Amino acid sequence: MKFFDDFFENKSREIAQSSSRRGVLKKLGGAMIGVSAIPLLPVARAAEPVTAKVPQEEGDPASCDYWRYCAVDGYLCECCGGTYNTCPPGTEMSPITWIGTCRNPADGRNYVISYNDCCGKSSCGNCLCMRDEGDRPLYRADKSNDVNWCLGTDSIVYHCSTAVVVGLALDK
Ligand code: ABN
Repeated sequence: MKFFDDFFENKSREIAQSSSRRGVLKKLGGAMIGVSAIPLLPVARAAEPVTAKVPQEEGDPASCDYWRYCAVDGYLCECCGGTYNTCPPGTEMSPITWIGTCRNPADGRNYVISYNDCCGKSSCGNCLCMRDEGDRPLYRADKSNDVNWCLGTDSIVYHCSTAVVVGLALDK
């Protein structure tokens, strides 16, 4: 034990003699700023960027069976003058959406799909599609897709729904 006491005492004295209090504080401050910056560094939020992995296509986007519609609830924009991922002219895409995870039969992989509503014209009325995978009753508001997502848009009038691929879903 005496050996350890002497060893640490000598080391402490050496460090104390060779460094100033200001120098130690400077190094400590630098380290703290460095560590606090780590959470701000960019992180990969999707498994792969969508541009790097455009899913192969299979099926008819005007049919409710189309793979991207697994959790949709609404009129398909593909039948309303838009496409499966663009709004018809004269409507605006909602920035707030319902999210689902659908399996693409062409490559067997799961993709995160955002069901953005198109807003600003009265209900389209064509191709009503309610596959509703993962949907829960309205009293679970955070888990229900039976919602008009025309919020944060100029108009709250719902027209139709799109199905935009956000990225590859991470495997469990
Ligand atoms: N998200 C489609 C929708 C719009 C209005 C009401 C229910 C569902």
